[in-house]
Amino acid sequence: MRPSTSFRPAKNSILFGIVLIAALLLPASASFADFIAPQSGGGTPNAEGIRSLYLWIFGFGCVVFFGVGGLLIWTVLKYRSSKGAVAVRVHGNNRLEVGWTVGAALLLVLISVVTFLKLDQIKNPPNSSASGLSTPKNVAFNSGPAKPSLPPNGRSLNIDVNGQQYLWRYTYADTDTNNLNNVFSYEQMVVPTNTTVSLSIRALDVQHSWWIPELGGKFDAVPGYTNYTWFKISEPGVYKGQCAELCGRGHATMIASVKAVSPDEFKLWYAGQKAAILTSEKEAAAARNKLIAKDAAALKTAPTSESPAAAAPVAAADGKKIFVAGVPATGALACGSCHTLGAAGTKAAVGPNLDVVLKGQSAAMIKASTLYPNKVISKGYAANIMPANYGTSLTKAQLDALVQYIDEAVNGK
Ligand code: HEC
Ligand SMILES: [Cu+2]
Repeated sequence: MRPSTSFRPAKNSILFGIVLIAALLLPASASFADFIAPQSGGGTPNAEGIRSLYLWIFGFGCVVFFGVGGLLIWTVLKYRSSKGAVAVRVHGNNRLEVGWTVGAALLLVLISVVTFLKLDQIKNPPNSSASGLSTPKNVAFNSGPAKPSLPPNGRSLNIDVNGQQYLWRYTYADTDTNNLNNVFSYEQMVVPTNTTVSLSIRALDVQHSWWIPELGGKFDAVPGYTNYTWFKISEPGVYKGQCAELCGRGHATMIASVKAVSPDEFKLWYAGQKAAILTSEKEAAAARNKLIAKDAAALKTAPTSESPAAAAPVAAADGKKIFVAGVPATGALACGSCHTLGAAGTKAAVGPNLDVVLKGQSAAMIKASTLYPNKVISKGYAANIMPANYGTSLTKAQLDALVQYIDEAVNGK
């Protein structure tokens, strides 16, 4: 027999292992709940459903683990024999074998039943509460074969969640069909509490994955496809997440957060955001007009052949000025920055060549096309490129002078 001290190192290393594991778990103890089951937060029913389903199945697992393990330990201790004992030969035990087969099957049935009971809460959004934001019925961001997750009454705050390298853009659906004037934000989504929020998840470039662990499961953001999920938060707070699909170099910095505030605070935020977007769009338009005016001024000083129109009466001269330089003060872009017109010396090709397309046309037609450019779209050109603001950015006199000038320039009347 070797001295018992030779067992010391083994005992020490077991002790060391236990201490090490405890030390590793200690920092996690604050969020120890997350260590066992998926996170949930803010009172959103889907995440709570996922978590409680997980805990149920975890409970069944514990019963099996401790049941089988306990039985094993009990058997080992009870039937242990000393050295040299002759083992009993056992050939099958019907009751035992049927028992563990039926037992396991029953357990699977139990797990399926509990899962199906929980599925509705996880998958199907409830209506917004009375204390939530009252939201319209339409869902604006809707494409692809999948069906959006909508509550029974069809009303939700729909937000388009668009993954792009390396940030998330949130666009809030509204009731008009113009998606360019919608409120949007990046990285942080602000939502009202007690309101069902339906998400249309998309991607611009590569695949991303939307995941705010406390608010439910992951959803892939796939280019060209829309995925849908939802949440309904009852407790104000900030819920954080991160892109969950390696999408490139900046993947680690592709953060997301959802900030839940009261419906009143949300309305304030929404209105502020809308105003800020409008202001910056106005500023951008003004800057654009400045550049166009600068270009037009340069164009004007460039030598042009003396055309008959230049010597025309005052109204016609005004018309030419508007055509070449626009009216920057009111945001009327110069026609000549997009159209060719020989008499005005402009050679731009963004829109149709007016010398060609207006030949033989009436002044009324020219006026109508200037006022309502999207009524009839010229073949080979896109809508919404020609400004539709000439009805307001030009005075009636300016408009008439402009139309007369173009008519005379093209049709020589
Ligand atoms: C930003 C570029 C742009 C500006 C500025 C612009 N247009 Fe246009 N215009 C277009 C485009 C593009 C089309 C063709 C698409 C359409 O019909 O809306 C067009 C179409 C037209 C047409 C119809 C042509 C046809 O085929 O029947 C007329 C007339 C016209 N423009 C006149 C004007 C006048 C007059 C002005 C200045 C008051 C002006 N445009 C300013 C881009 C512009
Ligand atoms: Cu990503």
